[in-house]
Amino acid sequence: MVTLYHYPHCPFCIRIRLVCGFLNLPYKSVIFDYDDESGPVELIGKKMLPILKKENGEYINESLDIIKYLDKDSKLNPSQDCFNFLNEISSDLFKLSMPYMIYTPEFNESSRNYFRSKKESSRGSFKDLVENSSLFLENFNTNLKNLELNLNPFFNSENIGLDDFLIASHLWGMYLVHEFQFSEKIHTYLQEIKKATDFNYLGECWK
Ligand SMILES: N[C@@H](CCC(=O)N[C@@H](CS)C(=O)NCC(=O)O)C(=O)O
Repeated sequence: MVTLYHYPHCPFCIRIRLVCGFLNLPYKSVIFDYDDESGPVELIGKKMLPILKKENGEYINESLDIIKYLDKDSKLNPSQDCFNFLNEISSDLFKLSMPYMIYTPEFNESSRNYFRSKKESSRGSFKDLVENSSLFLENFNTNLKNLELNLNPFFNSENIGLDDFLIASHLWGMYLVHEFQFSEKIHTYLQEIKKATDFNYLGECWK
C-alpha cells in the first residue's frame, strides 16, 4: 500500500485524497504537523507536501506527478482552463481562508503560530486580511460566477474528472470563512464531488 504524507488543509494534498477516494485506492495516511520541518526534509530533502511513498519505497512529491502515478489507466487529465481558473482565484482564496484555517483541529498552538508567521510574511497580517475581506470577496465572487457558467454539471463536462478534484481541493477551505457562502449551484457541485470521492475534510483531525 502507498503512504500519503499530507496536511489536511493543503489543497495540493487534498487533490491526492480525492483521487484516491475516486479510484478506490487505499492508502496509509500520515499527517505532519505544519511546523514539523525535519519530517518532510528527511523524506525528500525539503519541506513540501504532499509526498507519496510508493509500494517500492520511493518517494514522489509533486501533486500532479503523484496523481499520474496513481492513475495507472491515465483516466484523469487536467485542462488548461482549469489551471487558468485556479490561477485566477488562488490569491483571493488564500487571503480569505488562511486566517480561519489555523483554528481547525488540524493545528496546535505551535503549528498555528508557525503557519501564521510564515503566511503573514508573504500575504500580510491575518488581522488586516480579515478586515479587508470584502475587497478579496468581490473579485472571488466574480470568478465563482464565471465558474458556474462552466458547470455542466461538472467543469466543462457531463462527467466528473480531475478538473473537478483540483477545483474542489482549492475551494474547500472557503467553507471555513464566516463572511462567505457558496451559491446553491457551487455548493451542490462540491457536495457531488465529496460523495464521488468519499471525502472528509477534517475527519482524521478529531481526536
Ligand atoms: N507544486 C506543489 C505545491 C505543494 C505545496 O505548495 N505545498 C505546501 C502546502 S499547501 C507546502 O508544503 N508548503 C510548505 C511550507 O509552506 O512550509 C504540488 O503541487 O505538490
